[in-house]
Amino acid sequence: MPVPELTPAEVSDLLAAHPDWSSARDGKAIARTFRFKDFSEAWGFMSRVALLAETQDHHPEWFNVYNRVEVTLTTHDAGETGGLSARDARMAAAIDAIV
Ligand code: H2B
Repeated sequence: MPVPELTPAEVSDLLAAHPDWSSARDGKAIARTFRFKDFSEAWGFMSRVALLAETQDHHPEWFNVYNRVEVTLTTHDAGETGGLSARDARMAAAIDAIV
């Protein structure tokens, strides 16, 4: 089921509203790196995000090494090969609210 991609203006608004996130993958994604005290804190964060992802049916791409978690948000069902949608904006807001 295709999902509408954000317009360039909507992407600008998204990045302005969430300044800790950066454009990634030629504008098809946004990314943010989180650093925690240790692995336990990082894993706790990932567990909370996992529950959000299930609630929103929207799942992050991420990479974890010890206390660092790199999160990329994109919508696989948007555009030809993935892009940004309102689902990414909602997930970024939800993640920002729990850190
Ligand atoms: N997560 C992300 N990041 N993009 C999607 O397009 C997506 C998803 N689609 N989680 C959902 C699941 C879809 O596959 C199910 C069938 O709703």
